[in-house]
Amino acid sequence: MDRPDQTPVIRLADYAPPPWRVTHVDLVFDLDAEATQVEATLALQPDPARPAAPLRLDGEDLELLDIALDGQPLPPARYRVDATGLTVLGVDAPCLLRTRVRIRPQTNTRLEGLYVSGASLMTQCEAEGFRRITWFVDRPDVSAVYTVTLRADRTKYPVLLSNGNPAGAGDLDDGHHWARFVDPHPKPCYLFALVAGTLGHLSAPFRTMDGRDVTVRVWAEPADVPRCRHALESTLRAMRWDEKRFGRAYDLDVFDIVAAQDFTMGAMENKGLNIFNARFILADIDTATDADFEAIESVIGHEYFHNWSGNRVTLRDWFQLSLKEGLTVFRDQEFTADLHSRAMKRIDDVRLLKSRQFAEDAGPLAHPVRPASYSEINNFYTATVYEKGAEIIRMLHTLLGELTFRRALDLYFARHDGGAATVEDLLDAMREASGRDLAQFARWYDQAGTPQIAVTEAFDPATGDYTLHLAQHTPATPDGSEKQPLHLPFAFALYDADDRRIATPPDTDAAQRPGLVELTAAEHTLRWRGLAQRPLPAFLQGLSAPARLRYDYAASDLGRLLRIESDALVRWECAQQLVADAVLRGEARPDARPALIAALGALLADTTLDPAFVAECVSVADVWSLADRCDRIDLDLLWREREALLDDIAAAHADLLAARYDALSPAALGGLAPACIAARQLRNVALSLLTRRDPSARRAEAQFAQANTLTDRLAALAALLRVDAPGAAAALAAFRTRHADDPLTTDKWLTLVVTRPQPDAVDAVRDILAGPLWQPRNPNRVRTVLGHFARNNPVAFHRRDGAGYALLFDWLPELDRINPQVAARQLTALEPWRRLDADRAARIEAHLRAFAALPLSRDSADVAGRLLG
Ligand code: 0A1
Ligand code: ZN
Repeated sequence: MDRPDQTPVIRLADYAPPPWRVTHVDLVFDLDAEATQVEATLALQPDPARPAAPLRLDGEDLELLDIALDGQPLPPARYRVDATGLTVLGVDAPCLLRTRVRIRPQTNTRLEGLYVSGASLMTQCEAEGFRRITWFVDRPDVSAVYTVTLRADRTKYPVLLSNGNPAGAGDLDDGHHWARFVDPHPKPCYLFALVAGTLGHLSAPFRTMDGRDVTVRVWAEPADVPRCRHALESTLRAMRWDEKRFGRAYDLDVFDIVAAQDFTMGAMENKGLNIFNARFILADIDTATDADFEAIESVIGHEYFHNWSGNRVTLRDWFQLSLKEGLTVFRDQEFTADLHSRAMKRIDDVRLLKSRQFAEDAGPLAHPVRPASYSEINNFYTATVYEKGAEIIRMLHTLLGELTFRRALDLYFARHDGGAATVEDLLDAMREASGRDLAQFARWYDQAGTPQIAVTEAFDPATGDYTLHLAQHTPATPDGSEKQPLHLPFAFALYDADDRRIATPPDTDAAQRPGLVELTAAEHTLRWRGLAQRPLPAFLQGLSAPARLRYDYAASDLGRLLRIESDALVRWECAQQLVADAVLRGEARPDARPALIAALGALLADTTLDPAFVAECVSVADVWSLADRCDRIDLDLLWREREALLDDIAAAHADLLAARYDALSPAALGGLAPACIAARQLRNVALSLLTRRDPSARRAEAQFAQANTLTDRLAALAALLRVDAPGAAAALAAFRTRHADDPLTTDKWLTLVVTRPQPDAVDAVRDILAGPLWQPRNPNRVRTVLGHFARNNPVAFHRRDGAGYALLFDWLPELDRINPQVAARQLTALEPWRRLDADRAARIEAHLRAFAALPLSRDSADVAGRLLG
């Protein structure tokens, strides 16, 4: 590999301010896919406290053409170039360094720095990609003001974009043209971006609350431009919402968003020029599902909100990553919740948190929200940093309340605008605005592992005394650190025999307000006196803290809570608990299955409920979410029991499901109104259950033929494939023909093929990997074919003969050479391997060891090493 194998570990404790800063940057690009030249003029300043520190700039894979210091060519004796950077010797005062380098976008398959996607050139610089463009002090606490000039062939690259405000453009000789941009806001180099290509756009004007006129543009390849409408409208909604809810306005004359077919992650918040994976931009009713539409709005919001939480206030160092990501995820969650259904959004977010982050925190890749060390920062764009990070912000919001929280954020933004902040800076603002002591709360950032809260109760019928004993405990994580009690807001409710909420506050040593206690010690007791009967308790409404609840509910109590609790999340959790008890503890809990079936029947029969909520409760958790509740994972048993439960639900409610399916008429379902989306959701859950009992798959066939949305077409196809219906192959072929040209819809088709829950799906994956649809340089395709196969097809990927594992490991070494970040991410699908049965674990371990012994990128070596422990 082009990076040294034994790379040093970087530690938060070793942070030191930069010895040299760049204050101004002038970049001139002569763009060409084959060979681009970059001229960089950097105004450099030494730290006055350390004037003798060497001038060291980061740089990788750069071909030096010229170098000059303060206008004078620099002789070779005055500088040194090595594999990771440039050292200029004998400077100790402010200076101007000019370098000219050649870089090769066409062969840049890592998609970091400047690369080619389709016919366009574009950049990705977070976290450390800028050093692949030019020599620079590539760290987030070095912010500079940029002027950028782009020069390129006018025919090949008619559109030229970079950060900031346009500052001139014109023609050059021999068919070239130029465009200049000035970004007045100082920024770290990870927020630099440029795009050059043949692109079309949709645009709209926006006037900010402080009266600035902004042109908002969404760019894509010309044929895709009509599919940018939803992204454009989502942007305008995000801009308005951030003004209203957080008082944050946009700060440049233009805001550009560009769709890229080749993109390693989801999207990137480059200042004024967001670059997106095309799947989070392009949408119409025929090529995007309802979930895609929602995800697009949310990712658009996320990247836009970074303009303040990330760009205006950036990070001191990469350990603080959650400072921007956790806060921005919280902001995007609130955006969706304010615009749509808050209850459904919380269920979605908690499902993701529990299935991804809780699992991560319980496995070999567990790490604190603010890691103490890393060898490759790209491996820390994780569910823990993002989703648990957002939960920490949510807890602060709960503890402080909306108004004080808002004041605290205003203080944080005002104090650190244009600067590089730390988690402590955010907590200081929260503390100052609220007057609260957050010293213990800060542990959430540095302690890995999901806390468990064990609740035990006692009721004395003679006195009516009722006690809840709450004990928190965080299980050990691979770092071996000692776990301390956390400060966490614990919401609760008690219901009396008439299903009324008991308003009396408990006696307790914990700080409290109605419906919530703040746990700080390892144990607390809540005590009520004189209750007429044992009440029914409910806990963690809205998931008030990212913790696992341990309370041994009787099935009948879960069924009752599912009816009476006011918090939708708790009701949904009751259904989840009943499913888990039925699948995992069938013998110990024989009453769980009938209680679940009765509860689902009641939900299905109640047409006053939001169909989306009913659909969420009726959708049985996937195998991995169930496995997360087990110490050892018996995959075969889990699969069998889960399937049996689904069959039972389908059998018990055949009539109700059919009635709901038929009543939610497709004629009324064509649009994107919330009612249509909710109806489709329930209808498709019902279809999936109904098709289990109908080998001819009549309804699914009809739905596939008549579908007027991609959501309905895909749901019908998935139902046909799951039961191997007679018409499944023809439907699959018809779908493929209909969408053959579009890579994103092809990914949908491939997802169905590779996740078909049959052992012979391995053959289909093998065929795809040998055919023209396999494009290992395209991250979306890799994620679709190998990622979905490994994560979402337990039956085929985890086949006992190891054929599934072999497919993944056949490709991983090559993928690692192409794009290390993508390769490393595929490995994370193996996170639970040690908890699988001995045969499977042994096969995976053998593959992992053989893989880890190869010369690997830092990314893959790090993940493989941690998986092996
Ligand atoms: N900051 C982006 C995530 C991101 C991270 C790394 C990337 O390239 C390797 C790209 C994007 C976000 O939170 O959306
Ligand atoms: Zn982000």
